[in-house]
Amino acid sequence: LPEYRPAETERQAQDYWAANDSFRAREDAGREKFYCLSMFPYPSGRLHMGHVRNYTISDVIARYQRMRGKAVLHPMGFDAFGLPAENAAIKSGVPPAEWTYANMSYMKRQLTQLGFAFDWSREIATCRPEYYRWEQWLFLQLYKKGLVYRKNSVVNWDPVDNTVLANEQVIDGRGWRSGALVEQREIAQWFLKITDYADQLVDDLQTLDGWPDAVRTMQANWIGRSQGVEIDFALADGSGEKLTVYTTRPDTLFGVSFVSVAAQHPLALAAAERDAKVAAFVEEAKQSSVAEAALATQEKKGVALGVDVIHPLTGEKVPVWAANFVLMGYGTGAVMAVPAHDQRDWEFASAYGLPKKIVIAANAPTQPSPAGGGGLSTPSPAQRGGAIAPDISQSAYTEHGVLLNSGAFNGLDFDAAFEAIATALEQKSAGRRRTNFRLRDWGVSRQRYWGCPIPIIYCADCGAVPVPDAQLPVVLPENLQPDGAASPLTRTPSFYECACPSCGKPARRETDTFDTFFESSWYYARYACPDYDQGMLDERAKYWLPVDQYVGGIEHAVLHLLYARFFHKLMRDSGLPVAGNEPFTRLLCQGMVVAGTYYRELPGGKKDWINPADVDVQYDERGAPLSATLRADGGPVLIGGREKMSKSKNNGVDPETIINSHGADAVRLFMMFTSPPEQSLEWSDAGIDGAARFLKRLWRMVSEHVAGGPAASPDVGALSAVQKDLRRKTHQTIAKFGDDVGRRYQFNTAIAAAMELVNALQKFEGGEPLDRAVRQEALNALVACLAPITPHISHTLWTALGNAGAVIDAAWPEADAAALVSDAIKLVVQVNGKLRGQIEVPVGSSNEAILAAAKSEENVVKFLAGSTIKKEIVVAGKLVNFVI
Ligand code: ANZ
Ligand code: ZN
Repeated sequence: LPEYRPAETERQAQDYWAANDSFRAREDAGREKFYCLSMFPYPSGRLHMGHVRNYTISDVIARYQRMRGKAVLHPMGFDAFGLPAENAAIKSGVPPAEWTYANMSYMKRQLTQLGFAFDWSREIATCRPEYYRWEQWLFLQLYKKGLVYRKNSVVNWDPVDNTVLANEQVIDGRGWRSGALVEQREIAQWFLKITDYADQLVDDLQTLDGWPDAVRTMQANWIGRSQGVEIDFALADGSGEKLTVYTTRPDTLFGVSFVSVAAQHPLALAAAERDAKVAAFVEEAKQSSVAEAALATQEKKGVALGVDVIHPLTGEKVPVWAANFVLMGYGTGAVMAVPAHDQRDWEFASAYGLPKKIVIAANAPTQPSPAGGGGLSTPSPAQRGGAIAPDISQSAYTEHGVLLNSGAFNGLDFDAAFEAIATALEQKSAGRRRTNFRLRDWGVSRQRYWGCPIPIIYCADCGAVPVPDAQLPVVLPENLQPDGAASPLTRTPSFYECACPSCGKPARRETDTFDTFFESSWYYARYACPDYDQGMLDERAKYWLPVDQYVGGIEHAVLHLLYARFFHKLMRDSGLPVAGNEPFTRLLCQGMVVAGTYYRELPGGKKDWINPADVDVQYDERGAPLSATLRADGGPVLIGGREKMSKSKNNGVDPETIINSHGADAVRLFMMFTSPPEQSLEWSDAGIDGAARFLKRLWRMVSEHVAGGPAASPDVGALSAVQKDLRRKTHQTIAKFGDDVGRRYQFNTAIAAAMELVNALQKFEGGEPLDRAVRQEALNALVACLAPITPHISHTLWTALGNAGAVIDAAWPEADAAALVSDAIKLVVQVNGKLRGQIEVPVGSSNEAILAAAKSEENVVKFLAGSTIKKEIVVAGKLVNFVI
């Protein structure tokens, strides 16, 4: 072998894969399939280390499964619509399409350089009409099913640029370009009824046991299903009208001392007509934040409306207040206030001197159970008949408990009280059980140019008319130039002028485009059949779906993953060939890539962040940075914390630079070795150097070995103890890889085992044919096991070792169970209970043989010299102790 030059090795391997179409996925009914998917990138320009980590993980899994004999699909594409392309276009004057296509080809080249085994024949770019026409089609299917509707909704409006702004274009309440104060405006927008699927989206989370619990919890919280009761309070004015509240605590109904409504509630608005104080409150509420977090923590404020309602069970009169913590958009916009048992109500009642009625007993303090107790629990005071009132002098008592001061319901626990009170209300037609969701319907309209056109036409006579299927796709003109004002589509008559599909009169095409989450909600399915032009999906989707392993960032835990799960169910219910109820069987969320930060102080307390590549760092012996200097001038720089690589801290390391200096294999090895995939990974120059050194060593070892000519496979029966040891290590390594790479995804520990095997090989010196045979087996195993992680060097070394075929097509090595069995055991030897030596004896040795070996151990001999042994103890498999 020549000397190891990564660039050359990597190009050769990549040329081989390209020439042999090695990465093409093939549907093969006779083989088990494995669909391995990475979240596709936004074509922002070039890859960052986060991408590299993400795709290395999926590539290792995909290549491993392929060596396991599976039919593997590992596709890649680009999430190509979006605002950054428009912003870049405004800055540079180049249309978003051009910018996007240029970035895609640059990034594709980088991905190829990293050796990722993507089947590029299935590449998806979501901005191409062949792709987005099918989401237009699906949208219209859903429209026909009543799962799509149009309603007014609030947007950020820039009054100077006359355009709608995305949230990220509003900076401190002002338009990012005009600097004008942003207004809230209502405009008509399209919605998808995700709330119709809310129950399924919660329930099916239970089936996703291959997902991190944290993600499942985040989704469940986001959907926010709650079981409660709607309760009607009749207005006391005898008008026959009623005020309906939503509560999850009907058990506290007897503790109601007032009812709170949102400032926008019709009852508050009516009171504002009559009462200036109420009007002022309503006006003030318009200015304040509607963010839920703010609502929960801000000072509780309100105003009495001068209206009373009647308690449905006690018949008492209860006053109505408007309160700033009640949301109009949740439940009914009205809450029965129970100050003794709800903290917000407690604060409100305290501020306005309203009564607090205790209706839930405090739980008995739990008794520490006596040691070895038989499970008999102490009866609570309530069970004994003496319910204890909780202390509510400092805060509300919000636990569940047994009811008191609640008439016929006294003594019931939460579940029983919920049932009994809900039933009582239902019988009086004063309430009904209800499930509520925090989840809102998904507003999909965006007033942006660079997105998928919404396939609707507006006719003065016929209203909103769907574009007929035969006229799909509605193609987005790619040559328009955004300028920061309203979308250029609204100024392009050749786009929006059209005929009404139903009456033929001149009509206007919708100029809004879809939220770009629309495209990423179904791309995983389209990879199965990206070239199909007769429909959204064909039968190949049945073969490949669901995705067996999805890999991506935790930042998509809620929206993207929820929308994709929703779309899977929509496609299923539209009769499309998607298998199962869920799109992603296993989910791995990789940790962040972090790096040290370095800076110099600028006048005015600002910081000049310096890229880690431009500083020299001195470390202490434990690897913590001690001091740093700027390479350019040798002067000192300050050391900041370790943070996620980002532009703002200038601590990003460009993958391309590192690939050029160390090779793709070293980058991949570093990524997989440095930390387990879910944890954050700290970039370090020393780490990448170490990875490169290891590969060099492996190369040299193979090189020296093959210089000795061909080696046979080992005659297992004829091995010496040393040869057996090496062979055991080889097969242990294979077994460890299978477990750590194939099942547990603890790539770092597998690589550590490979490094140990390399160390063992280094010490293994023999040159006899049998030695060479054992070494050959070890090197083959190493190269094959590392192939998913460092595919290029493995490609070359595999052939150099004399194997037929390419390693990418090789079968995963099998661990030989017989080789794993150790035929020697280790025992420690003590003298008077103190450790004095260690011996190794054949399995099944007699006590006599063990004692003889122990007595002749070098160090033990010294301690026994000149004494009489009073007692000899052998603990099988563990130790020998001599008492002298
Ligand atoms: C009485 C009560 C007593 C409540 C008690 C809680 C504790 P989730 O689980 O989020 O559904 N609520 C209802 N609608 C609201 C709105 N529009 N704005 C603010 N708060 C609202 O929570 C439901 C609980 O949140 C309801 O139960 C209601 O307060 C409040 F000891 O009713 B509860
Ligand atoms: Zn018409």
